[in-house]
Amino acid sequence: MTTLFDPIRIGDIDLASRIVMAPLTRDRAGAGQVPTELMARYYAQRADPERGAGLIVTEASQVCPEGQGYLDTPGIFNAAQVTGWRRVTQAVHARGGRIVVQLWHVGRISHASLQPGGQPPVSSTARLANAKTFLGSGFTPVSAPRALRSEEIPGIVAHYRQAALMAMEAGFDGVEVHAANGYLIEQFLRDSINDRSDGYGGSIDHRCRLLREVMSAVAGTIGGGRTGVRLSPVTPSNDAGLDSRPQALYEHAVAQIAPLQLAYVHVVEGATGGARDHAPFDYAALRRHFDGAWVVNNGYTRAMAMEAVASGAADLVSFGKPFIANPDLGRRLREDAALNVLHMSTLYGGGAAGYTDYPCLDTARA
Ligand code: 8OZ
Repeated sequence: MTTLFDPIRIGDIDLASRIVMAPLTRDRAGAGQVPTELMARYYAQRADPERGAGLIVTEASQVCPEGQGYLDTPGIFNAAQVTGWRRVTQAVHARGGRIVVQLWHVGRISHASLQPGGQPPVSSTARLANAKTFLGSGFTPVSAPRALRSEEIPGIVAHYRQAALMAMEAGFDGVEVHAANGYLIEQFLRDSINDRSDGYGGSIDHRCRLLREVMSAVAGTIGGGRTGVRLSPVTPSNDAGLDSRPQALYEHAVAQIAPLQLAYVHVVEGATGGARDHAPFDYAALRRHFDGAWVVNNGYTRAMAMEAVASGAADLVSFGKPFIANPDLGRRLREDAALNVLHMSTLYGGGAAGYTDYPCLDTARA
């Protein structure tokens, strides 16, 4: 019987276990949105194949300046950022870990003060989201967006392609395209947000087009075996209203990208960080469209994760908050040990406190 602790090969990447560290925004990048030494330390603490994650997915990282929506999130679009990320990948690989970078464009979930020239953020729509962003001074309502013109979309796709190339330069094992949680790609997918009348709006097929073009560009550049994608079919995050036909939409989306032979699909079940039964959705039916590794997320306990892998319902399970508070979550899951308590006040921004100072079992017991 397969367990959470067994190795697996996903696409071109060999992993020591099926335990995944989920992407987690921590807002601790340095000037120029450059990853820091402290970030390298944080990821390295979670990289040990036995004690940490089989695979680390980095925090979401903007593929271009317009893709940023929160203070101090890291970028992956220039040489300084590649140099910063190289420190992270080297520290993780030195511990024997594996790491992919999450490629992100926030779309309308941004604030003009973070945008080049103070311009409005871009989206599928010009309608304002009822959402907040983190600006350091606290959480602030997002700015009204401007709808992208059709002829601007190839430029957006090119940013993802270029970021994927930079990820390879930075030494990542692969990339995960962030197509979840109410950000740009989801702003195109859902008819609750996308109000376009061009070839990127209207029918399900048109709304899946940006995702399809981004995935083909990235997989075509670095290889499908180094490319994953994250989807959240029913999450209400960031004012993402439920699509009128979520099952049909997401089954079409997965069927469309399946020929790219992606390393994995990563699915947030239910409301991200919230209720798993937020809205009805048949995840098993979604999976039938994809042959590669299936990664599940959202509120999994040890028992749920063991059962998901043992039954074959999933190949891997990702853990978010538990990995923030437990650098040695892998070991704790193996030994069924107690978990540290998460401190909410240090989630976003700041330094080492609540970031690299959570104790491991050895320290905690000493
Ligand atoms: C929490 C705070 C800011 C961003 C996501 C990238 O929800 C995020 C995010 C989460 O995917």
